[in-house]
Amino acid sequence: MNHLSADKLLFATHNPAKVSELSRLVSPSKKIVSLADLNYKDEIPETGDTLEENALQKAQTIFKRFKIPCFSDDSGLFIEALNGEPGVHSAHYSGKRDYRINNQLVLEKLAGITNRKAYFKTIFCLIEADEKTTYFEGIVNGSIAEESTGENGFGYDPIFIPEGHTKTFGELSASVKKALSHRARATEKLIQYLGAKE
Ligand code: ITT
Repeated sequence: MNHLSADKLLFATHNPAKVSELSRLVSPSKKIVSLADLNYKDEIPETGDTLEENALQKAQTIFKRFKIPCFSDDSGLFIEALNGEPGVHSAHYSGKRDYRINNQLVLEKLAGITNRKAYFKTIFCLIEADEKTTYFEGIVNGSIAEESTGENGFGYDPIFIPEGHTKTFGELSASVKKALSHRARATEKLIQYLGAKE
């Protein structure tokens, strides 16, 4: 079994925005090692019907390849009036992996609908050296804006207004997202779990 030093975590994602959010979330106690750091560019299959299945698939792919404990993140935006869509299909809701087009599609589907309730959910899947597999969940409730605003964050951030705020994650600062996002909440649980083992 290869291993990283205890202060390093291998993150099984190809999404650079997730890597930078995680790096800020775990700093200064831990450092994130990304697949880019390992020069790993192969596509990782995500063929599951749930966030858990996809997170497991991603973590297993990377664990098998590097034989290093690692964790993955599968996330999605769940909109009440759209029966939970885009959900597990968030990354390519329109058929394309294009944030602007996917945001536009959501806004079109919600045109004239007053129920804008939605939540983001993240599932982390951690695989440890003994192959013990553990999941960590984070959710942030909120609503879908009438239009896309702001350049911060990534994905659906410009159309998502977190509960307790009047602006989208696209407009709010990175420090607000860091304090209350779905990913921040899952990270808190992951760090607590790892801390209890040290
Ligand atoms: P990896 O699988 O390589 O980790 P990905 O972008 O494909 O990267 P997901 O499969 O988890 O990640 O796709 C989730 C999609 O949901 C993502 O592409 C974004 O469109 C959206 N999303 C996830 N987290 C988000 C966040 O914090 N803010 C806005 N949109 C987010």
